[in-house]
Amino acid sequence: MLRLPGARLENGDMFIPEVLMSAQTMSVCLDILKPLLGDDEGVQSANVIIGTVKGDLHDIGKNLVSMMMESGGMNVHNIGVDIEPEEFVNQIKEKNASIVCLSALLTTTMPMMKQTIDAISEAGLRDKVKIMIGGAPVTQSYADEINADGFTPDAGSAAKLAKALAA
Ligand code: B12
Repeated sequence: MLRLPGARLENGDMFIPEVLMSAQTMSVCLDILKPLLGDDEGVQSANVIIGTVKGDLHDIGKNLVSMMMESGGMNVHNIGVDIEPEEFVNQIKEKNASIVCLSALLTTTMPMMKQTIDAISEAGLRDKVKIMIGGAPVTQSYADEINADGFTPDAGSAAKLAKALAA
């Protein structure tokens, strides 16, 4: 049976460099295939915004999540690191996003996830988007505490959850 890189990473029988290589290969293949697929081919095309929150420069895990989501056929806008809450709000409007992914690797920048969610609520966009959070120090209980819609501990399960939230 074919087992995807995300599942193999979760199980610990594939490592990050191999997942990065296969995700990059998949991304190049998708660029070639996308124009050949019609709108009704079942490709999940939810607009996803992903970025690392203000004050945090870590991006390896966030880029891995981005690539796994792209490999799953989602339309991912990876907006970088050190992103202000207001910039997430602007990007949601500009890209008509339905999913927003926030990454943080520092305990000191985790509160910025809450500030970003608050800014999205204040802009009147909270009902329009599903918000996922992640990064090594992040937990499900923190996601519950700040009213995020989802948390996963790795890139493979993040791509699966994004598809479920977009459905
Ligand atoms: C690489 C690294 C750096 C690099 C970052 C390079 C880059 N381009 O990203 C550099 C050298 C720049 C760096 C700097 C710093 N770092 Co650093 N860094 C790391 C290190 C070694 C690895 C992080 C990593 O890439 N992991 C691999 C990826 C694949 O894992 P991941 O990020 O967790 O992502 C996975 C999941 O969490 C999840 N995920 C990630 N994002 C998202 C988002 C969503 C929505 C979802 C659903 C899932 C998800 O999926 C990913 C893939 O499976 C960690 C230690 C460690 N072992 O974790 C320290 C670490 C994170 N750093 C740390 C620190 C302290 C710093 C500095 C403050 C050091 C300093 N004094 O300058 C600065 C901060 C700079 C800043 N303002 O951000 C501490 C944080 C401690 C804490 N409790 O807050 C750590 C834990 C090291 C330590 N043990 O002290 N760092």
